Amino acid sequence: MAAHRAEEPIYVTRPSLPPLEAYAERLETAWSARWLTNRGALHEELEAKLAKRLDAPYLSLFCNGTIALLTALKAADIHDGEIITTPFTFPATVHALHWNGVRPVFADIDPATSNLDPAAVERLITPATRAILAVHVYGQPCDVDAFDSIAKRHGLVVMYDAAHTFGVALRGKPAAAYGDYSVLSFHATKLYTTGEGGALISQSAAQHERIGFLRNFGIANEEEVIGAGINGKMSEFHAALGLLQLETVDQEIASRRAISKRYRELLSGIPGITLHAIGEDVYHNGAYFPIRIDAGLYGLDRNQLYDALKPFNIHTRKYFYPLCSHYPGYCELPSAAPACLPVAERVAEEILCLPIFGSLEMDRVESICTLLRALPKAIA
Ligand code: T4K
Repeated sequence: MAAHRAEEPIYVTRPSLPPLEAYAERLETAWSARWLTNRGALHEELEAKLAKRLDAPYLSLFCNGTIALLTALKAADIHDGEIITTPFTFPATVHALHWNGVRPVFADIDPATSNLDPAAVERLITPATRAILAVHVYGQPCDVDAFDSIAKRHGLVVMYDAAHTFGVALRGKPAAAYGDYSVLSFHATKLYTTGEGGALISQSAAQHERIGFLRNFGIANEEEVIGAGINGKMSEFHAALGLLQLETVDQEIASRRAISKRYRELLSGIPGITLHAIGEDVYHNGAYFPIRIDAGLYGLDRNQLYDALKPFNIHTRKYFYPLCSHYPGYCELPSAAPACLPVAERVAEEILCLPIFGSLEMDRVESICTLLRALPKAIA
């Protein structure tokens, strides 16, 4: 086989970073004011700019997406009962429920998008159900209209884990702005990053005010604590990076979209490789490039392909395997039984996320695709 091992590891993602001098310059405000956290000037500037960019009625910055998720539940005053969610997600989504004393109820996913299936959700609603927590997996928006209508009919809160959606638009509106509460992650592995960071989008001034208190230990003022808050604040160091990233994120998204397009051209028609659907009304961000491997048709199973790419220094990831419904603490739940989640079980066995990030050269993309075509024959 003609393909060679890449000299440097090709990871599933890499953050795009500004010049270090630009970062130091951006920190000047914090240095001269000697103000490092607790709603500093950079924090306030970033919060306002992101709210505008994401068309968010209200947006609160957080130290990471997980704490933003925990806080969303507290803001909605949900600390018992059940929330229907997906097993096909990063652990943070489901752990946020557990940490708030809420029992996760797993519903199956849609095979085309890997997002929570609204019909499966509706079948699981009981008097104990408090909310739906859906994930816009890989940035592909959920069926927001269906969740909205289910929630209205049953009096439920709709929350979105929008960790992957920076820059995604559905029918022209930022995907992160849908739902009663919506949470973004700005982790180093996200296309828009503050190193660690996140945001919680809410829909009313009252929710926003409560979130502000909860993010700061529940402190309302020097003499009043309104409840059991947490330390969810973003520091000036993270906000400074976020401000710089805002200047380049559109270029990052454009590069990822071009890479995504090239992958689609080169991988279409390979028997046993299925690409994820992107809706026609969606402007996608290229956050991830997931493929599914049907071992019978492709000739290798997902794990064999993952292993076979490693000697070439290509480091793919199995996002999201194993399913959250397999973790200790959740696997005993009735809704976690594999027979209840046939689509999620299958997708988790077949999924593989290929490298995608703005600085990934096109010839690397092409050699990854050449390998994907050649490996089944080479190994057989
Ligand atoms: N909900 C969803 C749906 C999520 O996907 C996530 C996070 C959350 C909630 C929680 O949001 P946060 O609390 O994290 O804000 C990574 C991230 O740690 C995690 O944030 C992310 N999802 C998840 C999808 O991916 P790992 O365990 O794969 O990370 P790691 O360290 O193995 O990194 C993957 C690759 O990225 C590395 O092989 C190389 C590259 N990388 C990573 C880091 C940290 C870099 O190039 N530079 C870096 O600094 O979980």
